[in-house]
Amino acid sequence: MEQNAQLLREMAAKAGAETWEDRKKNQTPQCKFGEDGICCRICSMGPCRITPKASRGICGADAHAIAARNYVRFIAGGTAAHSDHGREIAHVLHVSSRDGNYIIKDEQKLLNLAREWGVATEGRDIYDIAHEVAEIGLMEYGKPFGTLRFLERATEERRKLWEELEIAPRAIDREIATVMHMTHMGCSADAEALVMQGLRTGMSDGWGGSMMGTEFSDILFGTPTPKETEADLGVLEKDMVNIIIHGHDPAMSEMIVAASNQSDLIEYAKENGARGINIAGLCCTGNEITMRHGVKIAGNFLQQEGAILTGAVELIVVDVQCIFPALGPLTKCFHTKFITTSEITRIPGSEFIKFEPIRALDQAREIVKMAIDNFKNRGSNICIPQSKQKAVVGYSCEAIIKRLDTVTNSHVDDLGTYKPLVECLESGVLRGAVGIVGCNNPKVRPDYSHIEIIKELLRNDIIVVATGCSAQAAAKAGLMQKEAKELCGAGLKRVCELADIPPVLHMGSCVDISRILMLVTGIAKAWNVDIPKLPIVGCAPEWMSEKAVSIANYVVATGIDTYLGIEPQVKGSSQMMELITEGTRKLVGAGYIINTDPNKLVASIIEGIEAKRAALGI
Ligand code: BF8
Ligand code: SF4
Repeated sequence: MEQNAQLLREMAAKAGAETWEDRKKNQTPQCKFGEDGICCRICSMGPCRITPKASRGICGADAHAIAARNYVRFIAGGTAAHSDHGREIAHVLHVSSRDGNYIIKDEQKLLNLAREWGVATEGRDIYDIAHEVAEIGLMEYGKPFGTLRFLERATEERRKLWEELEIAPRAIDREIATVMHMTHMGCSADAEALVMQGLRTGMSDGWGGSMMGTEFSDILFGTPTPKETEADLGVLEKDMVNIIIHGHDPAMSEMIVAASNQSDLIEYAKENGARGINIAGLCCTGNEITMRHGVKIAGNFLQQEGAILTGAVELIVVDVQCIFPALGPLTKCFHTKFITTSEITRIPGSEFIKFEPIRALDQAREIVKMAIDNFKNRGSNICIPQSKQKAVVGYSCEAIIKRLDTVTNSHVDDLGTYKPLVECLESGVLRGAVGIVGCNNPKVRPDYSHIEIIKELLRNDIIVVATGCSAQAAAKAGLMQKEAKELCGAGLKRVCELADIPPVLHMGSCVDISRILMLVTGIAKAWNVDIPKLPIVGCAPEWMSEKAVSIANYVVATGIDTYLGIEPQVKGSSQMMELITEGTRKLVGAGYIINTDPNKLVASIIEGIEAKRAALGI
């Protein structure tokens, strides 16, 4: 890892390119007011900062009001990003057709959702059903009355609690607008009220926009099943046309993958002196595509510049979110073409090809052809790090249940449930389960916290599910191969052998944390134990984005303790620190546990899980 970084630093120096490491140095020390969340620029009487001599802004807002308002705006940003992604996929579903670019790949999942939403299915064309389901999904964003449909999927205990606390989310866009309104100058200054709206907004992401993103993607592109792949920069091929797909929305990249498999384009690549076309993914677009096609993983968030620095990438095509604007100038230092495809993500130094679902395959072919044409322009200075690891990916809830079915020695009526998993947890063969999620953050060494925490959990017989950049960190470290069972305690090792799974299960992209919500809900129902009592927690060791805080809020509201390795920017308010750790726990049964030392963080996770086991008397 460090060796790779060194190689790439040398490449950057040779090419005269700058990287996040250089920019991080220039940004140090970072602004203390921003770090503590006590700088307000919500109106132009400001900016106002809270200092020992100024305990209030000009309007009278104190540190608690300012930190709380900044915090919930952060959540609104994340909810907007995830949910708008879900909305885009709903629009693609809405234009799906039997003879079009986008077809229905998982009819059963569509029919299940149609029934769940009361859409008639009998004797109807599957595409009519798809379009009606898409429309209902789109209405979830702006419906004037009622709460979100997917809340029906939650446990009865959660649904009742959310109603009582008045945090059951209404239309998705409304919750985001409510945050912007509440935090407008002269509205809410009460930190607790703002935190509650933060929970409700996060819920409109997890139990709304993100869940739609996952469901509709599965319907259109197929529900993931286990498949083998490889991860890390070593997946780039010296003698092939390398195309990187990066971002989050899988609609465009699905077509890029389809185009790259077409024989005329492969032939064209060969005519141009390459051995073929090699697609590799970064960030969550990479996760979506590897989950469904086994496409190789080039890396995670802080590796996006590294991929370009190899000098071996003909073209990088991006959709939305987590894309460094730095890719503009960086790609100019190499022959790499940089293509943006969404009006949401316009970046100087890129070529913009606006994604149009009805002619997406033609556009994808055009993009793949551009990459092939660019192969001859590759410089002589190529440096592809050798490192890569094998991984098994593709663990949707459906895939997990299927694996569990093969190990259950109980009777037929147990088929298709999480019962075997519950039995393992109850008997103590597995001590608990942890969802490790989230980003890289230059505040800590990339991937280090993810990996240290995961390894310690495995040693302690705690099974791990992972999404996002965390999943990619695990894959790069070889923790998603079945051989990783050797790193586990005896109980977890046995479970891996019986179920033929790796000890860390890749559950997808960050919107796919909705899969983890359904997994935990399924376990709670099968066990008949309320979610906060389960020996199951979440952890984001290296989080950085607004989306991560939105996620943390719906995870907490769902009753799952969330361990953070990076501090939320609210330290300047003692009230906010209390609210996000203990305050929410009194209300929804879960909260944040924060520690920037990964060894201490994982120790507290294990302690938390054991405490939950003790309380259950198991
Ligand atoms: O949505 S984990 S750096 S890539 S925000 Fe971004 Fe964070 Fe990675 Fe996926 Ni999620
Ligand atoms: Fe200052 Fe209040 Fe305006 Fe914020 S809203 S900038 S604290 S005057």
